[in-house]
Amino acid sequence: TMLNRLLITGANGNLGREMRTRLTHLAKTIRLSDRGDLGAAQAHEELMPCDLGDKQAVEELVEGCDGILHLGGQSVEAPLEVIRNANLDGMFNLYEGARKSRVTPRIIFASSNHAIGFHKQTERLDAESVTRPDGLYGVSKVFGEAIASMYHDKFGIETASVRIGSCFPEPKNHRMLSTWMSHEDFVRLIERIFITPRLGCPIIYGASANAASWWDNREVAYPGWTPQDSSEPFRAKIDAEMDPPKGDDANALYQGGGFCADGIHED
Ligand code: NAI
Ligand code: 15L
Repeated sequence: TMLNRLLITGANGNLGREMRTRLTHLAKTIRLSDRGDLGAAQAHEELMPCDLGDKQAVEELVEGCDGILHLGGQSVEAPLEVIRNANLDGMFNLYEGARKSRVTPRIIFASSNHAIGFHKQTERLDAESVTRPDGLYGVSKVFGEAIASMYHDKFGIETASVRIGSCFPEPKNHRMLSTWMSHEDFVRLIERIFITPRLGCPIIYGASANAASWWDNREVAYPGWTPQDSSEPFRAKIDAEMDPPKGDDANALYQGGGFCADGIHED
C-alpha cells in the first residue's frame, strides 16, 4: 500500500461503486463519502456521509487523508443552484480542507471532457488547449481545474485533473469510440498518479488507447500511464445496433456531443 488513508468522494456513484472495490490495494484505510447511505463498512473502510456543500463536514472529511479521489459532484447538466452546491462550493470546501489538514493530500479531481466539449471532433487537443465548456456543468469543471491550479501555485497541493471521457463498462455509441475509458485503465491511471514521486498539477485526458481518440497526453507522460484497452473491439457491435450520428448532429460535430445541443436549465 502506498497511502495511509484514501478518501473517495461520490462513493455511491457509478465510478465510486467501482473504485470502492478496485482500489483496496492502494491504502490501509479507505474513507468513503457520499450524500446517502453507504451500506455496511468493510474492515478497511470508514464511512463518512456528508453533503459537499457543508463546509465544516467536508473539512472534517478531508482531515487525515493523504490521498483523495474526488468523484463526488453533479455529473451532468443541471440548474446552477445544484451545480454551485456540489461542484463550486464542494470543490472549494474540499481544497480548504486539504489546506488546513495536518496531512497534505494528493488529489485526483474527476474533471470532464465537457470542459472542452465545444471543440470540434476534427480538432486534436492536449493539456494546453483552451477550455470550451459545453454547459454549466462543463463550466463547473473548468472552475474545479482552476481551484486545483491555484491551490498548487499558492500552497503546493498536488492535483491531477483528469478530463474523463466516457468511463463505462463499454462504449455506448459512436462518439464513445473516441471518448471511452475502461474502468481498468482508470484504475491504472489512479495507481500511477499516487505512485509518481512528483506530480505537480497536470491536466490528463482520461481515455483508453482508442484508435479514434481526439486527445494527446504526450506532455503529461511522466506519471508513466499507458492505457491498455481500446474501444475498437466494440465498433462492430455499435455499428450493428445504431446508425452513426448525421453530419449536423452535435454527436457528430462536437467532442462534448449531445451536451452541446442542450439548453440552459433554469433555476
Ligand atoms: P455519478 O453521478 O454516478 O456519481 C456522483 C456521486 O456524487 C453520486 O453518488 C452523488 O450522490 C454524489 N453527489 C452529487 N452531489 C453531491 C453533493 N452535493 N454532496 C455529496 N455527494 C454528492 O457520476 P459518475 O459517473 O460516478 O462520475 C463521477 C465523477 O466523474 C463526477 O464528478 C463526474 O462529473 C466525473 N465524470 C464522469 C464521467 C463518466 O464517464 N462516468 C465522465 C466525465 C466526468
Ligand atoms: C460526463 O461528464 C458525464 O459525467 C458522464 O455521465 C458522460 O455523459 C460523459 O461525460 C460523456 O461525455 O460521455
